[in-house]
Amino acid sequence: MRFSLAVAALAPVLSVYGANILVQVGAGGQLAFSPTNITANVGDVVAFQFQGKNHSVTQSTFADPCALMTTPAVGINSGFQPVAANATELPEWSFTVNNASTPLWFFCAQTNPISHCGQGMVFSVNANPTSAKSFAVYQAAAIASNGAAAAASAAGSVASSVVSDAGSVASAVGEYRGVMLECFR
Ligand SMILES: *[C@@H]1O[C@H](CO)[C@@H](O)[C@H](O)[C@H]1NC(C)=O
Ligand SMILES: *[C@@H]1O[C@H](CO)[C@@H](O)[C@H](O)[C@H]1NC(C)=O
Ligand SMILES: *[C@@H]1O[C@H](CO)[C@@H](O)[C@H](O)[C@H]1NC(C)=O
Ligand SMILES: *[C@@H]1O[C@H](CO)[C@@H](O)[C@H](O)[C@H]1NC(C)=O
Ligand SMILES: [Cu+2]
Repeated sequence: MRFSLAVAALAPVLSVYGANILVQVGAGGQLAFSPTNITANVGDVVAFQFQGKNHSVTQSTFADPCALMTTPAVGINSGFQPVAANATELPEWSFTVNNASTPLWFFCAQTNPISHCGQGMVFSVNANPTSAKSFAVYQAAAIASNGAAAAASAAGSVASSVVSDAGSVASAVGEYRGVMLECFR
């Protein structure tokens, strides 16, 4: 996967250049991704627009919904993206799907004051709704775990990337920020 971080003006919702799937993060103050699950083709850019609070898009495994994936590679991670109540620009982060046969699992790693993952704030790409590894099963496992145990390690991992991501946001207002990194998948 390629992924990038950008900041967009508030007004245009679909504002990541080249993006063809937009996911709203925390729209309406809800602890939710919207849509919750998508199907995507190879080459599709999945762009996340952070609409409030202080959320993240953090990759997990299916088996451990509220923890940053560590194998077979460290998961991709937007880091926390705080949005002030009076913000006039919203942070965006995106990645490009490079294998449509591999489901991708994501959660919000925020645990303050409660685990967003434990509230069901999870997201999937190309999960098969009729398989044992469906989005519904993944979300139910996240809620059942209440974000426990695993959340601590995820928060620790995310915290280290917040620093650089926040810096990127601050210095990239209103323009596309070309933070393009290869994901080892
Ligand atoms: C966002 O959340 C993280 C994790 O809880 C926290 O470390 C950070 O200080 C928060 N940022 C803001 C601006 O509230
Ligand atoms: C948002 O509010 C904070 C706290 O009141 C203030 O420091 C900041 O300048 C405001 N930002 C904008 C863009 O109005
Ligand atoms: C895509 O993912 C599938 C399922 O995980 C895997 O079998 C296949 O080798 C992957 N293809 C590439 C090109 O990595
Ligand atoms: C997956 O997303 C679709 C489209 O937004 C939605 O209709 C469906 O209910 C979602 N599946 C689950 C299990 O939430
Ligand atoms: Cu969240």
